[in-house]
Amino acid sequence: MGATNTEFDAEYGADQIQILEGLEAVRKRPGMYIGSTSSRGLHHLVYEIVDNSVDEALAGYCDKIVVTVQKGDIVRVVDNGRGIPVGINHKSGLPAVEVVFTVLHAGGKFGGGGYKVSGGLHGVGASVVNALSKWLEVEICHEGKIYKQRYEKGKVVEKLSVIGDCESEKSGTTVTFLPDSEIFEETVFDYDVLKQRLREVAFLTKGLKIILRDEREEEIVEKSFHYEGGIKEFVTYLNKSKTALYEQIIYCEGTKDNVYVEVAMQHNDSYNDNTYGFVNNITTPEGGTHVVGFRNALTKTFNDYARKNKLLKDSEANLSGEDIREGMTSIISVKIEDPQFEGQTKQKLGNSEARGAVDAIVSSQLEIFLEQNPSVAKIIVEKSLLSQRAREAARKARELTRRKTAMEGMSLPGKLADCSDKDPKNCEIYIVEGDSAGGSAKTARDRSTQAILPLRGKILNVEKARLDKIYGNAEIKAMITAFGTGIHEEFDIDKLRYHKIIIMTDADVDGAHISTLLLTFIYRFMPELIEKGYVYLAQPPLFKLEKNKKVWYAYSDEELDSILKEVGRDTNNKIQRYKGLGEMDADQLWETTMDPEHRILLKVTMDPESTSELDLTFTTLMGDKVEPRREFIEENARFVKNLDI
Ligand code: TSJ
Repeated sequence: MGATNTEFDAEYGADQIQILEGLEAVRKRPGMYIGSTSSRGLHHLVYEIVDNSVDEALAGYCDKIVVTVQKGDIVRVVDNGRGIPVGINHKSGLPAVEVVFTVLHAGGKFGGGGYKVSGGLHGVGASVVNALSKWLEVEICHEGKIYKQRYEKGKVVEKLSVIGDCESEKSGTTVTFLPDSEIFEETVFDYDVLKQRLREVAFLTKGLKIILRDEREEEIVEKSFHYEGGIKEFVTYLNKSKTALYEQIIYCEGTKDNVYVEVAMQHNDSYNDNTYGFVNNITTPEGGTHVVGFRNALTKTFNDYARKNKLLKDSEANLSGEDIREGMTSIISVKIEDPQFEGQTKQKLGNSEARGAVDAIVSSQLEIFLEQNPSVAKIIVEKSLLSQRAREAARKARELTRRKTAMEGMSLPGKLADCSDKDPKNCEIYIVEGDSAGGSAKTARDRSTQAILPLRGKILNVEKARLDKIYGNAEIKAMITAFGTGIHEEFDIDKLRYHKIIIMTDADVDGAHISTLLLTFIYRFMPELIEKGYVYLAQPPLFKLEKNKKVWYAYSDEELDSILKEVGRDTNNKIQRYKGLGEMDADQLWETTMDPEHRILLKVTMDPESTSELDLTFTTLMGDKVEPRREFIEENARFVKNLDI
């Protein structure tokens, strides 16, 4: 026993036991380390690994990363950096690379003064990915040798060894891993999700080339992202389906108090503020100190400039931040040593030095830009003045409606056929295009739980209208009062009167257009309804098949085909193609589209981490440039997820 024990101690020192316990903890509670074990968590594994290569790029030693999804959903990440150090780490007695992959929270610092800024979702790094992989292999090319090590479920199964030679002037790191299917509910990577994130990382790291390769299908797909202009090109990309009000992208860059700041912005002819903040390449949907600093600087600098140049008279009120940001797309990217994330979802930057740094850098550089580009400055100030006037008119219109509702009590829109049940959890509202379909839906519905709101005529495109016009629109007013939540500052989700808001339109191009207009309105004015999963699209059938007094409905061409296969293709088949909801009588509408037992609903979802892409989705669909829209419709239909209820 004694002898065995000694041996055990030598091989399994206290450090090693700690390592195994650490990685065991990761496998026991993966959610604590990567957020979840769903598809999102799966994709985070890739980002964690890629982040390390991005750090190497930020340190100035790497300019190319190749991410490959191989057959079997094995992921390989290759960079041309210095290679993870292979020398023995004195504290642990292990090669540094082994420490990186087996010790929890081991960062990329080896006393070499590397600028470690990235940090994935929780800044946990490679050891977590290793612990959650069935196997992982790392290969390092360094000083003419190729080093390799293999792990399984986080444990070393092969010592680090030299497996061959590489060209002596070349160096780099390759990590290949297979996520453990015992851990993840989903182990298939979504090419589009990876593409979106890697494109974003490339925008945020100017000069870095990121290649994404999908080798899973016969036809190999490859896409390369490389932006010398960095976030300036990001702004151009986000504005591509809009019309810019001037050519230049306003750009500020600098470092203060150890915070590296980059800001890019440009106004377009829309009315939305599209500000996206990033900290160490991670999006901050809830904003934070960097965004506050930016807004302060913007408001102050523009007002100072406008007063100084008599674009704003002494008698006129200051431009508000909202006025200046109307129709502006901007990226605020900061890199900071020790980011503190706050807020409910830990997506809001808390470091106060970031506020001061962004404020100072933007204030001084924007002032110079405005002095040097007076024509651009004039365009922005004039647009802000128009916004100021519209906002004032909207405020008056809103106060008028508020006073009205206060006097008349909460008066519901006249066209609404409300349900009798008053518990929002049980209630649904169908928003139906057109009076005739609305009429059928009113006859068909279950009166206790299903309310019907028919909308007439063209729905206002909120992307192309100022607030005063939006608040004056009858259909929009009807929806706001029917939902019960109010909007903007007054929005209160607890007042929502229906837990399912179901958009029901014809299954054709016009119907899809109307659905998008309605979704755009909800996304811009009540995004929480989508975030909380209250918004759905009804799916009316495309075909009715009758044969020998039996009836089938098909919701797609494929489904019709498979039904025909089953019942036989012959002359007794009577196939009807539905062009609109109006072609169905109330019974058919109930049976196919409204009966909770049989209908299909699509739940509208959005990923809070990809809001910049989502915004692009809406403006591409709703903007007036035709080409990007066609491309978009061909490329994806991603903001809805299928859901059978
Ligand atoms: F961490 C990891 F294993 F996930 C990983 C790290 C994965 C991949 C694909 C690449 C990397 C990585 C690490 N690429 N480049 C580096 N660089 C270093 O670790 C490194 C090299 C040299 C020095 C030095 O001070 O000499 C410092 C560092 C951080």
